[in-house]
Amino acid sequence: MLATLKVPRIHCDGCVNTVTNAVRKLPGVTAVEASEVTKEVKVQFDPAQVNEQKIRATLNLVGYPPA
Ligand SMILES: [Cu+2]
Repeated sequence: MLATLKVPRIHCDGCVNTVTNAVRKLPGVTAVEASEVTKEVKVQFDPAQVNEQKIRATLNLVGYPPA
């Protein structure tokens, strides 16, 4: 399953790394692609192990609340 989240606070490579590393650690997440150009985080995940709500909560925790 793919979730595309808008994260306005992503503005540089550092943000991209922080967001990518945090989300990638979640069990069930198979791929993460973040962009400071589009301010989007695309997350490929196994819905049996994780859901969009948990991904959103993780983004909030590291200081990048999704819109
Ligand atoms: Cu940044």
